[in-house]
Amino acid sequence: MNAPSAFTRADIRTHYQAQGFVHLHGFFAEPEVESLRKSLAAFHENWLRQNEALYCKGAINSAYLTDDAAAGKATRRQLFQILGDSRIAQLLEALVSEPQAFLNTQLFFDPKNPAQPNYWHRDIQYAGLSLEEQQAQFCRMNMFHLRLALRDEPGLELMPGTHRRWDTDEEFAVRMKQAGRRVDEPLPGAQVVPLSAGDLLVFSANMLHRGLYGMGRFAFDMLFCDARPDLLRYARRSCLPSEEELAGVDCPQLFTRTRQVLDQAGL
Ligand SMILES: O=C(O)CCC(=O)C(=O)O
Repeated sequence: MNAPSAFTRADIRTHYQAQGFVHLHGFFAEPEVESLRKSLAAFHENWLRQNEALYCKGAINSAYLTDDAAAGKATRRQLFQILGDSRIAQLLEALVSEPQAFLNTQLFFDPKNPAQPNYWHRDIQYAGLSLEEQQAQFCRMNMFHLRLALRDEPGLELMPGTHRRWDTDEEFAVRMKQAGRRVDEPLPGAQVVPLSAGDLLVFSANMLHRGLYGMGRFAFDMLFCDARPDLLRYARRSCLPSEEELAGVDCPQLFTRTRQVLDQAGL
């Protein structure tokens, strides 16, 4: 991985398995970050114009950035090159043995209202599964957020180890707003991970976590998951690269796996 992160490949797996996340300092160099920041600032300005109502209602992210109707051709190409960069593919291989496939992208920014509270959650709680199914499945799948900070930001607050264990009673009450608890209350044992521009934070989408707002944050999240139809049903074909776009990508298999799964499952 890039120089300032002292992690070896073996360290990455060990740290991820124990904690559910890995913070890689300076994963992308400033010229790469600067170029992406510029492209995505233009994308975001356009998104804000088209989604003003959503932003006013509290949106903190946009998604499907690689959709063929979302960004211009050059930006789309740039995003595919980053998503399919060999450093990303090597990182995913270091994390887990199961082959990973491209799922989606998101751009995280601050809410319009600086006082808007954040919220503890596990991504799986939004998948339309019963609580029993969530509990049975959350630790039997890999779904990763790879957050690339494009500016310095407060980062995320993560509950170490919760990619492998279910909530304590207190965590559950807070996350589900039960027993008079608020979803943005502090929880014991949580770890704050502030990020500098160029850092990459890999974390399990299914661990207990919340975003920290402020500092004009601007972060590009790349989502990858096991090559399984139940997870990739959220992937959009329109967000995958064409044959021609794929030709400029280091590791096309991150995308071709997605396409294969969608084809095989008739999705
Ligand atoms: O940064 C945020 O506001 C939330 C991020 C998050 O929850 C996620 O990526 O699943």
